[in-house]
Amino acid sequence: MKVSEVTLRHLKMRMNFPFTTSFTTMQDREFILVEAKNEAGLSGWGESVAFTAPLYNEETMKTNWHMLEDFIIPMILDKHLDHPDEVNTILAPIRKNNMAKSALEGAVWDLYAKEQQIPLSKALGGQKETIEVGISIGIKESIAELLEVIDGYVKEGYKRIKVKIKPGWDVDVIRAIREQFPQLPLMADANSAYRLEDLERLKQLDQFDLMMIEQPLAADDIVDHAHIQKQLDTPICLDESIHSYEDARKAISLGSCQIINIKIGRVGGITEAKKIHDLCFSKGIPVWCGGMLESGIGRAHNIALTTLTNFTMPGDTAASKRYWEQDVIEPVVTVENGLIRVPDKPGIGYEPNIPAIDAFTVHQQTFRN
Ligand code: OSB
Ligand code: MG
Repeated sequence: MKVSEVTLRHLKMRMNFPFTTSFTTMQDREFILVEAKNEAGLSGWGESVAFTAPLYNEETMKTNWHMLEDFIIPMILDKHLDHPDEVNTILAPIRKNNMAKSALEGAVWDLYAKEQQIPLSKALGGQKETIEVGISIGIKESIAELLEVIDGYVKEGYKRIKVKIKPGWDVDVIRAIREQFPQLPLMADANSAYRLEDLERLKQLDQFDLMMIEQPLAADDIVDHAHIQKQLDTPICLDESIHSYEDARKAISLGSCQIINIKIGRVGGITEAKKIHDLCFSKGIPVWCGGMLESGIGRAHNIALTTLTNFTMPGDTAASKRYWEQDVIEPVVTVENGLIRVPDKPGIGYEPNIPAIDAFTVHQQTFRN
């Protein structure tokens, strides 16, 4: 296969709700869609999940555009590829910038699966016809408001609830949730809001039977996480700290976590995500697919990845309507009883909705040799 033309589109969309984590509040979502065309005019689609500001990781929408335009696209254009896995190898000399790499790599995977006329899930070796999903809920103004929001999503059937925590919005919040929902599959995501000195506070969460605590310590740490995992009964799940297969290998061997959240963008693409999945499977570490408030294009990639066998825990891939009044794919992603039906059409299995994409595009540029 060969990519002979790439179009980047800068989109601005507004979410249905403000989403608050320990590090910021987001409602306006800017991102890049990548369309990679082969010589026959067939298109594959990818999404850069980097945010506007470098608060989750160091990348931004603009740094991704720069990396794609000046380095990544020139390295892939008109290269003969036998398989999408080769993109990972070709881009390896570029340090980090994983979300930028992943955006183009995802488009190449979609294009490959469309050329083969198979669903992306099958191209990855996935077997599931449906995937189980949970939902991630931001920090709210009050516990009462949070309980009401949780109640709504439990009634919609989501398979597990994740809430965001930070020092001061943690023990009392989780206690209140547990009182109202004693059996609920529940987890908490700190997005790096705690320090080693907070160990006693984190230990208080052990009494609430959480499935896991996600990324309590620094975004670049795996050593201190190993230290606190030894003192906690609740499994630690790493998100921000895992950028690659090598990071996952080190975290597992140090005992820094018992579960890994795999985000395609954070690890530099589907090929790397699959490698981490396979490693975790061999080590008995369950994984689940995280979310980055994606548009339908990124959401579709997440669904395909989640069909792999070791994705045994519900991920954060909620329905399109939870985020967007108008998503950019057709049909939109729907969730019934906490399940998403995996599409059986070629590639990502959802059609890009070009009128919707055009309506949200503020700038676009096409690259070819
Ligand atoms: O830590 O998983 C995270 C959203 C933005 C940045 C980081 C995270 C999240 C979420 C939301 O938890 C996941 C989603 O609904 O897409
Ligand atoms: Mg997280």
